[in-house]
Amino acid sequence: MDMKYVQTTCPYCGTGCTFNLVVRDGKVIGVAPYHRSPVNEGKVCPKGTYAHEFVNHPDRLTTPLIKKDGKFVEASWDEAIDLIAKKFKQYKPDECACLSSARVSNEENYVMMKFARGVMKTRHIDHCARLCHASTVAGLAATFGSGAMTNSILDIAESKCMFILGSNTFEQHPLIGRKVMQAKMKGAKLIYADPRYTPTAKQADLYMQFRSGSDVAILNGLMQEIIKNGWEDKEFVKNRTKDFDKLKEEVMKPDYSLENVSKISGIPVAQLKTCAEWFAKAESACILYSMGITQHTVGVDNVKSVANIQMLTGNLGKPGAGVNALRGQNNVQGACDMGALPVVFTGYQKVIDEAAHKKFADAWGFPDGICEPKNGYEVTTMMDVLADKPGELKCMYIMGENPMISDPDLHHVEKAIKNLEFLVVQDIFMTETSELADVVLPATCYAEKDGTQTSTERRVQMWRKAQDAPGQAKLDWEITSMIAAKMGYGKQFAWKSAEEIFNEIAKVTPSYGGMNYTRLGRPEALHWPCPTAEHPGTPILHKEKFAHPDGLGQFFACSWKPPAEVPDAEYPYILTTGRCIWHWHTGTMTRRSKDLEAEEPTGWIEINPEDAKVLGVQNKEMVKAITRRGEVKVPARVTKDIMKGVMFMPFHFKECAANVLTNNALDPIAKIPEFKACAIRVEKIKEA
Ligand SMILES: Nc1nc2c(c(=O)[nH]1)N[C@H]1C(S)=C(S)[C@@H](COP(=O)(O)OP(=O)(O)OC[C@H]3O[C@@H](n4cnc5c(=O)[nH]c(N)nc54)[C@H](O)[C@@H]3O)O[C@H]1N2
Ligand SMILES: Nc1nc2c(c(=O)[nH]1)N[C@H]1C(S)=C(S)[C@@H](COP(=O)(O)OP(=O)(O)OC[C@H]3O[C@@H](n4cnc5c(=O)[nH]c(N)nc54)[C@H](O)[C@@H]3O)O[C@H]1N2
Ligand code: SF4
Ligand SMILES: [Mo]
Repeated sequence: MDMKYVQTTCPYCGTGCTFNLVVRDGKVIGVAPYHRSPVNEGKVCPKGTYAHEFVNHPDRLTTPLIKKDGKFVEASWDEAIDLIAKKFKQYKPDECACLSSARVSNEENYVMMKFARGVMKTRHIDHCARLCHASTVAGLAATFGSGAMTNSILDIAESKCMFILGSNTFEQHPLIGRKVMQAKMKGAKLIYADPRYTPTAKQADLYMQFRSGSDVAILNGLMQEIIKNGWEDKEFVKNRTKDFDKLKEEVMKPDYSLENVSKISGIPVAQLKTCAEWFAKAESACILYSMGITQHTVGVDNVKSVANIQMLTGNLGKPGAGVNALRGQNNVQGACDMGALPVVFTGYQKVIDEAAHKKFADAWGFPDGICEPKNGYEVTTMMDVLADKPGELKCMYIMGENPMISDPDLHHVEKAIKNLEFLVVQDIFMTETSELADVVLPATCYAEKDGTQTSTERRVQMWRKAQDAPGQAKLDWEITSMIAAKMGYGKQFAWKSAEEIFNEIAKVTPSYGGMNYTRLGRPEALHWPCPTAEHPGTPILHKEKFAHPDGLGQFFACSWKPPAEVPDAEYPYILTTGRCIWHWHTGTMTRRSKDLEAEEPTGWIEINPEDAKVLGVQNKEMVKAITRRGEVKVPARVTKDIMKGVMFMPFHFKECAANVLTNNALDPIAKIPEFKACAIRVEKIKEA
C-alpha cells in the first residue's frame, strides 16, 4: 500500500484554508490537518473536512460528450475539439461570450481570459463575481481606488470592535469566524446585524434584527449619530479624504434620524445608539460584510456607505480596522485579478485604456490582433440580451459555472440559454446547465491539478496535484489551449505547466510581478500587491494613502432607496436568499458528499411563527412559495430566527430552487442582481 499526504488549499470558500489530501494507492481518500498555515492552523470547517468525498464520485465526467439528436454521445477529444473549433470560427467576435470560473485556478482563468480576448476576440467575458462582489469591486474602487478586502484575516483577531453586517460569517467563512472569536476572547465587542438570528448572531454582544434592504438607511443613521456626538476622526477626515461636506449634508438629513431609521429598518433606537457609540469609540473597529450588502439594486451604494463610515471613523490603513469584504468562492478574488471581467485585463488594467490594450496585444502577439478596446457584457446583461434580443449573441463557452441554478429568475435564464445556437460547457459533473449544451468537456478538479488561487485576503496560495484525473478528463487550461491550437493559435498557448502560465501572468500583472512558485510555496504564501522579487507582499492596504492618483479616500453621499420590488397586497412578504454551512451553491460537489448531504438533504423556507400562524402553516409542512417570476414547493421551517415579515430560502437545492423566485433587477453600476430582497406570497397546498 502506498500512502502520502499532499498539501493543498481548500476548493470551497475564499478563506483559503490549507489542508493535506490523504492519498492511498494513487487515490484521494481523505483530508488531514496541515498545521503550518497561519490562516487556519490545522483547523477546517465541515466542507473542508469532507472535501475529498466528491473527488472520486462515480458521477464525475470522464469523456467529452457531443449532443446528437437531443442525446449526449461519448466522443474522443479529437472529435470534440474539431467540432468546437469549427463552430467557434463561424461566429463574429460580438456574437460570442465566455464565462470563466471562480472555482478554477488563476492560471486557468488567465488562459480563458486570453482565449476570449485573443482567440475569440470577443469583449464579452465575465464570471460569477457578477452575482457576488461586483458591488464591492465597483464601490471600493470608487471610494479607495482598489476593490479588494483592505485588511488580512489574521488582523481581524486584533480588532477591538467588529461590526458584521450582511455576512453570516460563522456558516459561510467559518475559519474567519474563528478569528472573530479570538478577538472576542481578547475583549473585543461584536455587533451583528442580519434579518436572521444566525449562528453568527448567537455570538454577538449586540444583535440588531432588521428588514432586508435597509442598509444605507442604517449606515447613514449611524453616521449621523457619530457626527452629532463629535465622535468622528477629524484628523483622518481632514488629511486623508475628500468630499466630507457632501457626505455630511446627506447623512444629517432628518430622514436619517435614529427614529426614522428605526421605522425603516425595524431596529430599536436604543440599539442603534449603542452600536454607534461602541463602534466610534473603539480604538480600532472593522466591518465584515458579504452578500447581505452586495446583492441589491443598491449594492454599490451599500458598499460606498460601508467605506464612508470607515473613513469617517478613521478605521482604515491600521491593524484591527478596515473594510473586510469577505469574498465568497475559493478563487473569486483571483478570477477578478486575472481579468475574467468585461472591463479589465489582469490586475485591473482597463480594456478601454489604450496603453493597457496595446500592452496586452504586444505581449500576446496574435498576428490578427485582439478584441476591440471596448467594455463587454456582464453575465446578467448576457442573459438579458439572449432572452430579449435573440440573434445578437449566438455562441457561449462556459467553464465551471452553473447559471441554470445560480442566476436569478431561472425561467428567464432557461429562455436565454435555449436561444444560443452553440453552447460548450466544461465542468467536472453533468449540471443543469451542461444538460443544455451542445458539447460537454470533462475537466479535472482541484485535487488533480497544480496551480494557484487567491483568497479573500489577497493571499496567493498553491494547489498541488494529489491524484490523476478520472478517465480522459483534462486540466481546464489544457482544454482551452487545445481549442486555441486547433483554431490556429498554438504558439500563444504553448505552455507545458501551470508554473509557466504563472510566470507569464507575473510578467503582465504588476501586483503579481514579484511572485513565483518558489515564493508562493511557503506556508504563509504572499499577499498582493507584491510588485518585485524582494517585496514582502501587502497584508494591509491603504496604510499611508489610498490607491487613487491623489492618494485621498473619496466620500460619496448615498441616499436610501427601497428594493426594486417591495411587499404589497398580492405578495405581502420579503423573500431573502442565501446559504447554509453544509452546502455549496448549486450543490454539484456538496450534494455528492454523503456526509454533507446527510446533514441537510433538501431545502426549506424560513417563516416567523407569527406569519406562519396567519398563513395556517405548520413546521415541516410543504407549502407553495410564489413570486411574480414563478413558484416552487418547499418545506416550511417555522422559526423565531427569522424576522416577522421576512422569509429566507437557501439556493442550493434544485428540487426547490430559490432562483425560480428571485428578481433579476440589477444595480445600475455593478449589474449585480437583487438576490437579497423581493416580494413573495406563501400558500398552503390544498389537498386533492
Ligand atoms: N457553506 C457555504 N459557505 C459559503 C458559500 C456556500 O455556498 N456555502 N458560498 C461562498 C460564497 S460564493 C459567498 S459570496 C459567501 C457569502 O457569504 P454570506 O454573505 O455570509 O452568505 P449569505 O447566506 O448569502 O448571506 C449572508 C446574510 O445576509 C443576510 N441578509 C439578507 N438580506 C439582507 C439585507 O438586506 N442586508 C443585510 N445586511 N443582510 C441581509 C442573510 O440573512 C444572511 O444571513 O459565502 C461563501 N461561503
Ligand atoms: N438566490 C441566490 N442565488 C445566488 C446567490 C445567493 O445568495 N442567492 N449567490 C450568488 C453567488 S455569491 C455566487 S458566487 C454564485 C455561484 O454560482 P456558480 O458559480 O454557478 O455556482 P457553483 O455551484 O459554485 O458552480 C460552479 C460549477 O463549477 C464546477 N466546478 C468545480 N470545480 C471545477 C473545476 O475545477 N473545473 C471546472 N471546469 N468546473 C468546476 C462545479 O461542478 C459547478 O458546476 O451563485 C449566486 N446565486
Ligand atoms: S472555512 Fe472555507 S476554506 Fe476553510 S475549510 Fe471551510 S470552506 Fe474550506
Ligand atoms: Mo459568491
